[in-house]
Amino acid sequence: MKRALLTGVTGQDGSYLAEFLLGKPDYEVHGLVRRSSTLNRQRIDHLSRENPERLHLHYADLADASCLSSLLEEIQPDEVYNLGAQSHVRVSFDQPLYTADVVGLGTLRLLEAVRVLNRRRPVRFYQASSSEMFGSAPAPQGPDTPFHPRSPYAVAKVYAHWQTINYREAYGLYACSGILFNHESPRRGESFVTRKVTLGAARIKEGLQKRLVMGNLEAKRDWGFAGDYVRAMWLMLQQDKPDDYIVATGETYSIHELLEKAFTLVDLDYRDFVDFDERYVRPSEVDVLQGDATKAREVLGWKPEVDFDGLVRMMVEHDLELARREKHARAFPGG
Ligand code: NAP
Ligand code: G4F
Repeated sequence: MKRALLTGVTGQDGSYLAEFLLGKPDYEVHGLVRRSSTLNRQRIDHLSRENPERLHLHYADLADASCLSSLLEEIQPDEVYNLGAQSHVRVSFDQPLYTADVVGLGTLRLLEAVRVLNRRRPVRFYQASSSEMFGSAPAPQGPDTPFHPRSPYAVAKVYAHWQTINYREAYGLYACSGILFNHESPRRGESFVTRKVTLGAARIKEGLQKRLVMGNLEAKRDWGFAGDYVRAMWLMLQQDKPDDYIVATGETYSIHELLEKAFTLVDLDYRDFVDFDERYVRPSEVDVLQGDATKAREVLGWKPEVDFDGLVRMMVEHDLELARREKHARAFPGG
């Protein structure tokens, strides 16, 4: 059995990656979870039920170096995937120090624990880097594009990215940084723009919500499906040599186009329902992201299977089902 340790297992990507690894007969998955006053394991509950022998959860936090090193000693993983983060860009402007601590120093804490274990047994490390690191660099962004981060989150990710590369160069660690462009799914958090739009369109259609309040609709993103992107993470750790890769679809769409597509799927015109609120505008914005994933395609043999249309359709259909259940529960509160 191979042992994989995942930070951020309760998040969108953590849940897809755990599912992907558990789909292979030879993986045991150890997920790190944070203590919370109510349980937030909805994304992985089905995995715990289906794989009680091969999915193990441990309390830990990227802010706590001692628990990271003692868990690594206890679990002795073959692969470590660092997916944990305060991952919301807008929120990082409200909590810059916390974001820097968890995203930046948290990665360094984990790398240190991996470095120590790697002296005795080989450990492979994956860092969840982000296209946000390119920030204001002109699109399309590729391996030679310089970083110009535009948020506390993005600056912290640049720090973690370079720490990962330095641990590879200084200590010979098998460490990879995956620079992933935006990836979404029905499991995406409700405050990210794709999910906010698909859930909003579905709830408006079902009469559960009247308006959708949004920020900058001009920004453009390269959106892929999270299920495709976790496959690239795993592939990075299966090569002969560690390296860094960009993972993207190569296509870019504006928030206007996202709204148009999602509302058309429920036979509505988004212009009739969307309001603007300054609250959702960032102090500095990333205008256009569009990635060049040629290297991932050529070296890893990776390519996305779900396109923008398929992604929005998948999310709208999921959220329509949710909205219908909510409507039903309101109409028949007893069951
Ligand atoms: P997500 O849904 O927001 O999940 C983040 C995960 O990190 C959650 O499991 C969360 O736990 C955990 N976490 C937060 N603070 C932590 C802490 N202090 N210690 C340990 N764990 C902590 O994010 P995602 O979309 O799955 O993204 C996964 C990773 O990829 C993140 O590092 C993100 O920055 C990066 N990334 C994402 C994208 C994207 O488009 N999705 C693109 C590029 C890079 P709780 O459930 O307890 O909150
Ligand atoms: O969905 P978003 O919040 O994602 P953002 O900022 O691109 O960050 C996501 O992708 C990164 C990879 O590039 C990850 F590293 C990061 O962890 C996260 O997963 O916003 C997308 C765009 C922005 O330009 C934002 O200004 O949508 C615009 N937007 C317009 N109205 C909105 C809204 N974003 C949000 N969240 N909510 C709005 O109402």
